[in-house]
Amino acid sequence: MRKIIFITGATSGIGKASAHIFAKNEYDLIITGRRKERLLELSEKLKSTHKVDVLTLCFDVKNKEEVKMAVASLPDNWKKIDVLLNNAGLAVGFDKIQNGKIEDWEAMIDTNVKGLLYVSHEIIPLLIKNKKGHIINIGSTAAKTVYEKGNVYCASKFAVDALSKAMRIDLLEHGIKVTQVSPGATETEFSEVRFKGDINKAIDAYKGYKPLTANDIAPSIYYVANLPKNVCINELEITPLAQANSTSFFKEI
Ligand code: NDP
Ligand code: 8X3
Repeated sequence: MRKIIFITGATSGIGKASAHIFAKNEYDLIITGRRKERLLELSEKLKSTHKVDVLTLCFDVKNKEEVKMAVASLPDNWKKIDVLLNNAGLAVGFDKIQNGKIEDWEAMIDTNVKGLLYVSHEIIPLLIKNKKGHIINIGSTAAKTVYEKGNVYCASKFAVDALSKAMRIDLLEHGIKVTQVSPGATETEFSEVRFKGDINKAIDAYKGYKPLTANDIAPSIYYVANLPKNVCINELEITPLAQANSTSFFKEI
């Protein structure tokens, strides 16, 4: 029987690259995000390239009613989810705490922390019912070392780190694996979102070194999801060669 992965934030970056690699390896996919056109386009691409089944769910992880309705709408044969990839997330703004905007803080906490919880709240009962499953949360190097102007984004990822550890403990009795994959600098739409569409600032974030791409991260996500039943990788931290942690880079500029 084919396996099913449920991916949040599949319209771009790490989520989209993960959709491709799981589809290539014959997983059926539930791909989600707010941008419907992109979901439909990706769905067509995956179906035609890999001959897999794809279901699209368009919702905002910040909205708990939307999340609840989306998961409730799944036909029974799509409820046997093997892997939940909690990937949807963002940084908004890059300011010192004293200059921070409350709406930016709320967007990050509501998406990265509360959104991940809303989705998990709806999917975990399905995994428990199926007596198996794997939750993969996308953390960050920002959850290990706080950096200047990272304040609330770092705090949101520290929360994800705590939740990954807590989920692993609480779900032990159900045989559900929990893995956190924590990337460093990865060139996706992340910086464009963080700098609110300022492309020059987004490009600057990757100046002087070779960042990761989403395609560098996705194979590791696939790898941790496909180990023998008795093996769980709890955490994987992945950085570009030129990055040791959130604050230590070797830049050739
Ligand atoms: P992208 O901006 O390329 O992708 C983010 C994805 O999240 C999009 O598909 C977006 O979809 C989705 N998303 C954002 N907000 C919401 C929302 N409210 N509801 C539903 N979906 C949402 O960035 P990345 O691929 O880089 O980011 C993926 C994850 O990786 C995030 O959790 C990020 O924090 C983390 N990360 C990124 C790093 C990097 O350097 N890029 C490093 C470490 C971690 P849509 O807009 O269609 O809703
Ligand atoms: C994203 C990586 O370094 O911009 O989580 O925080 S960083």
